[in-house]
Amino acid sequence: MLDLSGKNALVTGIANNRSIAWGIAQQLHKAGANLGVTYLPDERGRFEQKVKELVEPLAPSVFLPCNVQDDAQIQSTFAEIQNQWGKLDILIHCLAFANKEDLGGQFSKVSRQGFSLAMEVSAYSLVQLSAAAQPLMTSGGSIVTLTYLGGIRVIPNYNVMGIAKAALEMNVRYLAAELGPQNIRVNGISAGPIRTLASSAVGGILDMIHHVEAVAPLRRTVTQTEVGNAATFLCSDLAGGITGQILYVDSGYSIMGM
Ligand code: 0WE
Repeated sequence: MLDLSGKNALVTGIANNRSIAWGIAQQLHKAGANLGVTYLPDERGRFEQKVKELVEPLAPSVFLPCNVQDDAQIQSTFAEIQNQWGKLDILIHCLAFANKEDLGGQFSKVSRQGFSLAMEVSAYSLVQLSAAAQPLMTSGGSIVTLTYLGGIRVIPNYNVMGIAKAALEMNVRYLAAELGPQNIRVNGISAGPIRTLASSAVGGILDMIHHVEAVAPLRRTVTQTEVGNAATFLCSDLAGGITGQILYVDSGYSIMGM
């Protein structure tokens, strides 16, 4: 049966109660995993306070700042995991960022900096975190990241994020090939559009959601809980033979041609 008791899981990317990472953390906790949570630190401690209160019911044994643009924070995050837990079994990567001005307008006009930023935070960060996690995954492990259809098809305004997600999905495959011999599995979940802090900051997300509700086979959007359940499955022994894959949790939307 699906049971994650005795497993240590580090979850990145929780910003608030709408975060997909929050849905994943809740389901991992329900399956019995021991949780660690990272948050994006900032001067005003905005996320720290919010996320700390939010995750309290899940009793995370580790709660750490981790900005992936800072190598030192990644090193200290995993040093702390090593100290507290000794080994890591599960890594959840739910991080992405592009400048707002790059999520719309002409893709061809994206700046060098905007392109690099999106790639660094949304794609390279999976490589960084996987490299740091690898020595701690001494009895195998499962790494799960979040991607989106805009990484394989053109979605209006997704623009530079689409390129970053394409890179992220190839990261999944190269990492899966490299880490497989250590029984570390690496997979992605391609979630349909959900109202979150990130997506709500984007104009037109409600129209996209209504489109999914009209067209997707299930005639509705997916929930954070459903994405969390898929992630929990991928992290469990039930998915022991699955690596390098992108699992679509999108109400079937991606199969439709019209
Ligand atoms: O990957 C995403 C969101 C990524 C994202 C969102 C923001 C908004 C605020 C990355 N960076 C930022 N930066 C900000 O300043 N999604 C899959 C959600 C999403 O974002 C879109 C979408 C969908 C769906 C952007 C344009 C079009 C569709």
